[in-house]
Amino acid sequence: MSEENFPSDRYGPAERRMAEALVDLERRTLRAGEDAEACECREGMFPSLSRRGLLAGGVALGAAFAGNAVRADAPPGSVDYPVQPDPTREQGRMILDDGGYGSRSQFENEVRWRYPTDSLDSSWSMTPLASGQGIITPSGLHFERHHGGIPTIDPERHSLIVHGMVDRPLSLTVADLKRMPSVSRLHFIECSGNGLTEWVKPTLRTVQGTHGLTSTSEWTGVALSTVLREAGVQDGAAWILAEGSDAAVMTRSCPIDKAMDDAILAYAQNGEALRPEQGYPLRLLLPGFEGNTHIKWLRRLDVSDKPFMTREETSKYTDLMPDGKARIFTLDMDAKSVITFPSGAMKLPKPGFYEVSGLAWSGRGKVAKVEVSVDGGKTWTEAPLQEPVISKCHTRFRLPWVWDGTEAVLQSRCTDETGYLQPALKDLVAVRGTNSVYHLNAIQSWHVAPTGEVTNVHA
Ligand SMILES: Nc1nc2c(c(=O)[nH]1)N[C@H]1C(S)=C(S)[C@@H](COP(=O)(O)O)O[C@H]1N2
Ligand SMILES: [Mo]
Repeated sequence: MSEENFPSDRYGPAERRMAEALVDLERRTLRAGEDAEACECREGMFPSLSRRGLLAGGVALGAAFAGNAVRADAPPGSVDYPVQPDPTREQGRMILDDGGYGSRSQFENEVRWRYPTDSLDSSWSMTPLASGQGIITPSGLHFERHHGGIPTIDPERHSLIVHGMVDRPLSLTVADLKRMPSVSRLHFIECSGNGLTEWVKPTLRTVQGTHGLTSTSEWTGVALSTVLREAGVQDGAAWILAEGSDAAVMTRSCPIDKAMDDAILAYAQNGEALRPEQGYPLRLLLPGFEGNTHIKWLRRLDVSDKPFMTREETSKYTDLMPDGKARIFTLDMDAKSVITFPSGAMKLPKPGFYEVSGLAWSGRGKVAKVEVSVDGGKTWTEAPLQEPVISKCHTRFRLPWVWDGTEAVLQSRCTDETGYLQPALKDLVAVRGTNSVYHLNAIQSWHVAPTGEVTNVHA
């Protein structure tokens, strides 16, 4: 299947190996869930995740939980309590039984999927978008991308150095940053590799697989412009290098205009400290830029008059075009949307009313409009956007739909505030060619069969 699914003119051997392993993982996870009961409730439409499914998904379930009544098979992040036959007739359990930090219901078992790679510490994990609600991704389900594992960093021993073309080089601790004026903003992060299996033919079956490398959090920190003003950026400065303190020592260059515009030195996520996976204790947030530039475990900023041409912006994260030249510094994430319900591997129990729902986003600003088609793009209906609609943030759209029980192809397309319209795949390929894998933002199609089965198709 390898050459057929992931042809070598587009996929390098490493990318192909990873993509194949992901396809295999998704199949095993879905198969393991198939023995779970089908019901006609909304949940029944989702490919169910049994415990075996979780294991096939490569999720580590070995972690011990602090609670008392813990059974070993409670889903990750939950505590397994005995179910009360009639909760109105006996006292509920006491508060703080969980040690004072809450857990989710033992009946919820959505988890991130690990994007299988040769080594466990250089990998991705993907957000389960199909079961997501609203626009915020729970911190424990935020997608991850690590090039050298997740470092464990003591914030007291961590600092951020600001140097190069500045009048006053700085060394700031996390505590120093927390004393400065702060900002809190909701933004998505999307890995530019999101969807890389989907260029040639529909390959993964679920929206978690096809689109799960994007998530939204509320990020809190100090505006990078505040720190740069403190340091005094010199005339002629044009780029700034950000460096992480993980084993990958990830480095990316960022234009100084962006740094002075809406960049954030983030120490918090969804109201608490960053998760270690998201860069604890400090990460760079470059709203709307490709995920790779949002350097985690940030330790150094070097101001310069030119880009640094690091590995990540020369060998990786460039897009080889049909004329043999490569686009570099394709930093903005183009407008994109996807229907998350219904989506691949679900099964609609019967004809009738459904609320089609999904996410739209743009790295260039606000989502202006989302249109939905149920006939493979022949006709489009504008879908109302759920407030709030925030710049460079996931935006939820919903559209009532009465399914008549015949074949349907569901699609969504997003227009952002710059007027850019999300392209069809063939139009994207016509411009970009078939040499590169990053930045796939084409319209996604879900086929609904008369049986109610939903599958990933190219339409
Ligand atoms: N230091 C460091 N920063 C990093 C990475 C990394 O491996 N090391 N991965 C990058 C990539 S490729 C992406 S897509 C985002 C992912 O952020 P997340 O793991 O918080 O979702 O972090 C970026 N920042
Ligand atoms: Mo990424």
